[in-house]
Amino acid sequence: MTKTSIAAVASAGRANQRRASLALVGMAAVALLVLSGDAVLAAAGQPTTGQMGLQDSATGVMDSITWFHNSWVNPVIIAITVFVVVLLAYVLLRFNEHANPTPSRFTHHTGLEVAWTVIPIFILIAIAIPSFKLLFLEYSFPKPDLTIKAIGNAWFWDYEYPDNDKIKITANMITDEELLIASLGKDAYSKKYGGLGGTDLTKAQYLDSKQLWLTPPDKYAGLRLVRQLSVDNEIAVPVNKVVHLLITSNDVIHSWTIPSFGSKQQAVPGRITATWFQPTKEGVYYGQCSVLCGKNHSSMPIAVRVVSEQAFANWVAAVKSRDMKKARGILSAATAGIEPRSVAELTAGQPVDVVQ
Ligand SMILES: [Cu+2]
Repeated sequence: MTKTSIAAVASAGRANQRRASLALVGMAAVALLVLSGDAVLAAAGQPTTGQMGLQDSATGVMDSITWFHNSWVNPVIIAITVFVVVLLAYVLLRFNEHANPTPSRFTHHTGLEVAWTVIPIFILIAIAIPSFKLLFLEYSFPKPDLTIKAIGNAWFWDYEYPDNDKIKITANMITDEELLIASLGKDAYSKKYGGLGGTDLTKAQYLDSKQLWLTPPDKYAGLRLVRQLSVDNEIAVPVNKVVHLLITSNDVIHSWTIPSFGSKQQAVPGRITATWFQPTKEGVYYGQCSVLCGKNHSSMPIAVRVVSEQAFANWVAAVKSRDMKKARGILSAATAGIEPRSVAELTAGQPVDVVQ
């Protein structure tokens, strides 16, 4: 090798070192961002644009999950990551062939080997204890005040309230098409969109229904609709009551999930699974089917409205008489003022324009 080519290799090596150091610093910065993001960006009941952490909690179980994630496991993970990054950076800078031309030749260090075996054991135990406590909390069902049965279907949810006059509800996701039909009437809708198909139809429906999501037609008057999350018939539960939710499925495996409740349970055909929650804050809480169940998996969201006991009783009576518009009105009035209402907030949850 000539002198020049040796110099070139050495300089390339130094450039690589600089790049590696920069990458390490970048990784540490990302880890810190994730930590701080948890504390700042979160919302109750539904995801928000730019959200990084968990959705705000509405139950004791979710409080525990949030603590476990934000204040225990994540800091431990970040501390380990930072420790490894610093160690790696130290090794790169201190023991490269320029800084340390004659390396030592030792291969074993008993103290070090004991340390890197025993310390991780203690870290795992420190994670396992609160983790098992949380698991027991999730699966120790307190005495129920109310039991609801949820049945997954491809692709909607049925609900039954055996304790409340055996009322039954079917919850379908509200679509662009449904809002247009509710606004124009069936005949006018077919006239306007009957000739369209495929992506032309989807695009026309999407663009024409945009305003209807903000100012819904009479059928959903007063409700704040969230595209891809709102359903035609929400279920309601009274605030501060222990709810047992028995879950099953009519066809394939689905999963009933409300992040703010810390509830996620599979809906398995032929079996009954269960989850429980005791929501402490009135409001509307959204979730989505969380097991890939087929073509319209994304179109079977879950919406639960937590209301006062009186509003719940009124809602049960309205559902029993099959007056679903009145039932929707009761739920909307019961949480009026709790939901965010400004246009900015309303549009924050809307999708970006992908079909312009
Ligand atoms: Cu699904």
